[in-house]
Amino acid sequence: MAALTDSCYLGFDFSTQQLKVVAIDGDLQVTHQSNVQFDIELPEFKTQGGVHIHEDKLTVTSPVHMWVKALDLILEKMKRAGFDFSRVKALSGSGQQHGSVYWRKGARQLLQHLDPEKNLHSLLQDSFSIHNSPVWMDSSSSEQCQCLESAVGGAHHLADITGSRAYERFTGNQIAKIHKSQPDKYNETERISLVSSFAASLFLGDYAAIDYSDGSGMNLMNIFTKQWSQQCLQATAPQLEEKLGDPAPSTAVLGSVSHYFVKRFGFPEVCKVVAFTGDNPGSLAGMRLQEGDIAVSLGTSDTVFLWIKEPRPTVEGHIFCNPVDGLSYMALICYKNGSLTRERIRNECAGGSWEGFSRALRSVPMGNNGNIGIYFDTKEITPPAVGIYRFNQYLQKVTTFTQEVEIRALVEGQFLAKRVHAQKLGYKIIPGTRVLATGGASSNKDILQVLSDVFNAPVYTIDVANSACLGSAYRAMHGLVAGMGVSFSEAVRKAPGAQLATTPSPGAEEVYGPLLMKYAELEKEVLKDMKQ
Ligand code: ADP
Ligand code: XUL
Repeated sequence: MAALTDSCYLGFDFSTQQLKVVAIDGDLQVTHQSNVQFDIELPEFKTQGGVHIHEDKLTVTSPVHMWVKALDLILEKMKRAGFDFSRVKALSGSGQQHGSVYWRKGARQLLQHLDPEKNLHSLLQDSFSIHNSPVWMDSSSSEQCQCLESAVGGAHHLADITGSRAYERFTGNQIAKIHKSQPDKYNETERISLVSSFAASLFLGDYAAIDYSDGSGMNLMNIFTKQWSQQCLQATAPQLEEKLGDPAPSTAVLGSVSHYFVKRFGFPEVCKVVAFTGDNPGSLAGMRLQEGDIAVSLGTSDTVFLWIKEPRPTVEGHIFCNPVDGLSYMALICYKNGSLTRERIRNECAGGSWEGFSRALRSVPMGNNGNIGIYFDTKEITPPAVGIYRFNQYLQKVTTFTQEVEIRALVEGQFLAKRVHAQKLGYKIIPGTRVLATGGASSNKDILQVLSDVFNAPVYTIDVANSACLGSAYRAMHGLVAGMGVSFSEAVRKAPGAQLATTPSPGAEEVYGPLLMKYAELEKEVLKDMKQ
């Protein structure tokens, strides 16, 4: 039996642009990290940012075979780097939320009998009825959203059941669209997984349950009873319950890794697979969020999330079951125009350099001399608006800003929006409030300074920018003891704490307090214009 310090736990993250892995030891220290960038390392799938945007601009998919091949690749990389799989006691993972995978009839048989001499990609060639999986960036299911809301008695009522009103990217609406547009493919489907439970299935060698937390992002589950809502299932597609299987707690041990991983990579037979979950729930675990904190993830999408005890679902934002505590919930707001919009403005206004972007941020004072911008390159989720809007200090619309003003307007606008919407969900800045930042852009100190100033609160980061991945490794470890009543915070007590990155500049609240109200007004105006 390996000593605790020889033990190791793996966390995987199947995110939009890449597959990542983190290994931690029994002391929760990171001992290994690796990743596979889809666009660069798997160019045969011809993705941009890990996805295919279809001609209608609304349909966004990723090839499911790319994800399978990425797992082959990352495990091979780890093997080449001398990673000792025999020490892995448990593994877990996360996936971009809402995306769905459609297993063809007979795939379960295949999964249960994988030949360790071959790679997963060749073994699972014929296992999927839909090759292009709809992902969270898809917004092509508006019609299905309307149907679902009216079937259950309106947006509010749907939010009361599932934690969210109907959203295009939520899995139930994607399933309804597939059932309508490709009924044959739907009928050929034996099991529908989320990206997270699909990835868990690969390790398990069997269909893995959808966990409560990621399952909350489907518009199908009652977040209070943690069962599929019959009303929602019926309004979505026929025979859906059997295709989804029963949901399971996010802390559940689903079983041991399949024979395939034991033989091919040397995992121990007893290595447990703990339920995989969504990347945002994974980040909540990785950041060890506490009540009162607000987490801001600056990845491909920007997300804001909070730990809450008494959820009050509304038609803005989402309530999910909490991934680490069965009695709590998490609130989440997701913004599509995150890093990709910052990259566009960086390319146009700072010659493609983050350093230039940072210089520009520093060169213009807090508050941008009253200039405010709203940059929705693609249709935003909250609020559902699209387009670029610039306002000068007199709140008049203007068509251009100087490059420096444009950069500051973008970053300030993104963070003002986050504070406005978080406050609508009940978030309050109180003494001791911490903003926890993660995701690719959290490595940028100047962006974090704006975040701290707009929220008038200290910003902390955690050492590993990949909090979803790290959170999965923590959850793998916790999963082994959760059944004995050990809480998550207890299990990860030894994990390195968050690092203070920056504190608010003097006078920040005086500048951003009033701007916050102006921003909220302008957002309403933009929405009104859109509806006309
Ligand atoms: P994912 O959502 O795919 O997990 P990440 O959290 O890894 O994405 O974030 C990737 C994004 O991080 C890139 O698209 C890039 O725009 C952004 N990024 C990386 N470095 C910086 C930087 N120094 N400043 C601002 N943004 C950055
Ligand atoms: C959350 C959301 C995104 C994805 C991709 O609702 O759609 O954050 O999880 O990372």
